[in-house]
Amino acid sequence: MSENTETIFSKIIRREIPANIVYEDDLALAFKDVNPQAPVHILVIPKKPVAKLSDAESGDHALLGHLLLTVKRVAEQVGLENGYRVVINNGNDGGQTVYHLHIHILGGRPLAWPPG
Ligand code: DGP
Repeated sequence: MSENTETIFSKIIRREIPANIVYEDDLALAFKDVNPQAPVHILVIPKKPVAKLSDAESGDHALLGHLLLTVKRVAEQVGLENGYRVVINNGNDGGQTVYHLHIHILGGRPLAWPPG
């Protein structure tokens, strides 16, 4: 997918396609991943369409902090008290497939390390 086109996540933000949304505020949205890799698999995204982490700028400082605090909040909300993994796939070699920055929250089972 081109990095400059609108993604499916913009449509989820605008409620043009359905998603199982678990949290929303002015800056961020969190919803269940459609292809879960663990019993709990949630994506936290900025409403601002930053394509990928490496495109973030110094002006996104507060937004990035907000996204991580949103991860913490959502993880507590869904009961991941035993821990969880936080993943950002960045670009082609990082395995990114949707070019709208997103943070994966994975949990609900022990997760192996290192990843593939
Ligand atoms: P990544 O490989 O980091 O770009 O992960 C993209 C994730 O987005 C992948 O785990 C599947 C998920 N995903 C893709 N399309 C949709 C969708 O339409 N709805 C939801 N809920 N998740 C999606």
